[in-house]
Amino acid sequence: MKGFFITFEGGEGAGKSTQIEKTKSYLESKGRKVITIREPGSTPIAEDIRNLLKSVRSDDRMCDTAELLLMYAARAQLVNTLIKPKLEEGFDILCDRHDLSTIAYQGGGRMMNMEDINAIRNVVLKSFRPDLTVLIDVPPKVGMARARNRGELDRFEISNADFFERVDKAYHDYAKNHPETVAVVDGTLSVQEVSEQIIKNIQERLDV
Ligand code: T5A
Repeated sequence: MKGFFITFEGGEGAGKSTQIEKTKSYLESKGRKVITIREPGSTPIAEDIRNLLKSVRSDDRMCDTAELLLMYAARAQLVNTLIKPKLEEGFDILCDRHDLSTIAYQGGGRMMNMEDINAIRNVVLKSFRPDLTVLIDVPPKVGMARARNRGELDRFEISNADFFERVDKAYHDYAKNHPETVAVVDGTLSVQEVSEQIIKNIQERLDV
């Protein structure tokens, strides 16, 4: 039996990592085999690309096109060498960010041309899509305050407030247009309450 591919999305500090662990526990309690991963990253090559993408460096400025292509290079490596084979083996995969992050951050935040993004997306993913995307909805200010509390900020987190407002809007626009595959949960509630909303959506939408 093929596993479920569930992705977790949201702005900085939305609580994705926290909720992935809780969702994993729930699915395992139902006897399912679960793998948790993150994007960009989760294979040795993709983790190298992640380091390139996240590091703030003074000797060179990454241009938006390089950023977009590196995101998709990491995604191609992860989808082809890990996600697809493990789904076929029957594992459920919980992924911290996936393609919707590119639509939100590079499309919304960086204001890159969506036709160009879709063209690359088509080369890398073709029709491959998550079974369910959980969008953890947290106002950018709340999420950034949580991220700042954790200490040093990466190359994305140092972006200005307008950038994160555009990311947030792109997430909401996408969710509004794809209600059948995107479940929006209120990330300002307690960790336990957010988890309950996510599990309810999984129960209603997937055969778990
Ligand atoms: N990116 C990524 C793109 O631009 N394009 C792409 O295509 C992709 C895939 C990845 C960066 O790359 C960009 C987006 C990102 O900027 P990352 O380190 O993976 O970088 O960044 P995030 O995914 O944002 O990870 P974070 O760790 O910042 O956020 P999480 O995982 O959403 O949040 P989490 O669970 O670590 O929680 C953050 C803090 O909040 C607390 C936690 O205890 C923690 O301290 N918290 C709560 N507090 C109160 N109430 C709750 N309900 C809480 N839930 C968690």
